[in-house]
Amino acid sequence: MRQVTVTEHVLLHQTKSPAASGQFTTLLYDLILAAKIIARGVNKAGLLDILGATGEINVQGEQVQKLDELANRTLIHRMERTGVLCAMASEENADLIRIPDKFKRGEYILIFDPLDGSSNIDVNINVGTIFSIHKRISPSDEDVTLADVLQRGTEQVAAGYFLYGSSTMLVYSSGQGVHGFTLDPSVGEFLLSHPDIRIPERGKVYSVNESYYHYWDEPTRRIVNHFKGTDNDRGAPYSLRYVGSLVADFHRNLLNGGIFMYPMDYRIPSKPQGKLRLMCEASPLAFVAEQAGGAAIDGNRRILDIQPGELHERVPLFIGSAKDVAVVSEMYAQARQD
Ligand code: P6P
Repeated sequence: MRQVTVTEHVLLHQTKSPAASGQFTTLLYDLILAAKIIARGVNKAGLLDILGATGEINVQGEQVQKLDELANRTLIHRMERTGVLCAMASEENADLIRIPDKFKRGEYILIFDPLDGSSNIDVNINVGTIFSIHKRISPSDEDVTLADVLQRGTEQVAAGYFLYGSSTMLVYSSGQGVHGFTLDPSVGEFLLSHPDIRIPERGKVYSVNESYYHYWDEPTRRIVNHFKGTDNDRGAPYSLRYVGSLVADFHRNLLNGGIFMYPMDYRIPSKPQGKLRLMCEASPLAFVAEQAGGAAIDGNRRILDIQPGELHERVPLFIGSAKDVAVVSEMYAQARQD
């Protein structure tokens, strides 16, 4: 395959989208540089004494891994200097990250999960960086506010993820389909390896943490049993594949077909909720899934239609092959009527 870089691809293949502006190419270039630095840290973690936890707890109430911190610091340091952002939001930071006055600002907003799945790093399982890009809605001469960030997923200019594994990949969409690039370490460039990714309309895999079975409501149990049983459109059980790293599970299902589910659970009876974050996990992956012909819902609503109420809002997530997600939607709708 002819070697096509990300920059060339953005310029040549997406003249129609806002992504064709030079600002977006600059943003993507600096995001890629940050990802290369993170990939280097992930690949050498075992040698550089940056495995394990820092002993701190983040805004999500989760153990901060040393590589979480490295990834978060790298992204903030790199992206506050890119000159095209007016604000950022990170899964690791409680509040909006403003661009210091000493740096040039632009119209874009970057929301990211710096290292998703980081609890898996110490055992060498794939992890990833998920990103979502919006344009501000307030006038450029005003201070950016949370209202600029809390936009529906349909308003994303672009979204995607970096996957740090057997190879380092970038998968993203700017509204003109989904494209995958693989890092060639010998030249330090991401080269087009998966043009126009389309997710099979029905898969053979379901991904869910079944240990929560007793914390799910009855409709959710029926849905999971549907995929593991024979009374489904395949007439055979789907295979269970669950890595415990959202980006890895999502990427496999994007290429091969399948459905990833993180349902609402009642582990805390007074606080039934999903675990995954709307702004920096569900919404960007939903954008990619739909651009590849798939679907993403919270069990009732299309993820991209949800109006965020707060930065770290959590949401149940059912995402992947369109026909598999449609079954989930139909079964929850039926349960609401019963
Ligand atoms: P559980 C990782 O912490 C993460 O946010 C996702 O990457 C992953 O899919 C999920 O949590 C795993 O959660 O509850 O199954 O361990």
